[in-house]
Amino acid sequence: MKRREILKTGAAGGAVLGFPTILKAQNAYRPEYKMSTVVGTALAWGKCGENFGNFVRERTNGRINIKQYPGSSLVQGQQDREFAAMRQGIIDVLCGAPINWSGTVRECGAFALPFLMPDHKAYDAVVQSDAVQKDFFDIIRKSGAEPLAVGETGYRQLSNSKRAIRKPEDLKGLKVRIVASPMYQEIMAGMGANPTAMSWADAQPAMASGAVDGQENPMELFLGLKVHTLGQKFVTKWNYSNDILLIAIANPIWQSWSPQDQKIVREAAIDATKENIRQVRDYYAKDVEAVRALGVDVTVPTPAEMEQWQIACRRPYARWKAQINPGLIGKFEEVVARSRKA
Ligand code: X2X
Repeated sequence: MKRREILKTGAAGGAVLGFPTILKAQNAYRPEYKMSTVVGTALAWGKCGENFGNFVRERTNGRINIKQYPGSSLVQGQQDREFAAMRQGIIDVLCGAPINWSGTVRECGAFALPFLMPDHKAYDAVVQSDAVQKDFFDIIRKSGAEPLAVGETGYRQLSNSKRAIRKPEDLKGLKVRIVASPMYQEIMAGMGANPTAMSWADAQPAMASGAVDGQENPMELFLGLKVHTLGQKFVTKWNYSNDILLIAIANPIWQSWSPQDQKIVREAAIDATKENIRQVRDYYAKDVEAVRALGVDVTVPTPAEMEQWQIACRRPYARWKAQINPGLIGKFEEVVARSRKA
């Protein structure tokens, strides 16, 4: 009897001791969570991060305070290190273009495949599909972060300081800055350009000094960051690639928040990305006129010219589909094909 009582007390004692520890772990919210964005709030991408942080702060009554670090400053501007840094605990919140994470998680390169999503109808169909919301999200989860919502970084257009680019051959010998992605490297090299991978921070002085002739980025960025002042006089609206904008939280941080707060944070991300998509598409609808108004020569390819670009990208597309994840990309392709019939 006595022994049993001692055991019981021991167990209860343990529980009493253990209880506050568990409570403490659940309530261990940090005073600040660090969010990395490559660009600042002058662009829809950075604005999305800012809105997300504000929505979360307001709706949790300040329990969750997300601080934005633009210019990928948490990784000294090396945007391709973001995902790895998130895994190391240097970044808590990602609000970024997965192409920058493709060296860490290969599926993150999938959305940037050339001409995968040729228009916004295809884009929306892919983003809303199970292939993204279940398959891709699961890959992100297993890689270390909870994915919350998907926005849009925008269709990437070519710009350069030398000449109007109408067809793949026009790219011959052009020094083009690209993000650190061997896929982009192959696409550009395949068309005869001379691609150089560098961070966005390094790209701006490289354009200003003429170390590179061109680059590719959404026209919203071209306008917002006044890329024409870096000597970029020609733009081609070829819509070859449109990366998503993904908001995700490092798994240990996500797990430290209560289910109620998780729900609030997810809804905040959904609202922020909805507003982001609206902004990106507002710009997209008027970007040709807006960039022309700066005195920049904008080429809008004809359907026949568009076909030439697509043909020129077929081989790198096939190679990178095979390398990234043919099953997943096959699903994206089916969704796009269905969206064309609908
Ligand atoms: O560096 C770029 O080109 C940017 C800002 O678009 C990305 O981070 C993919």
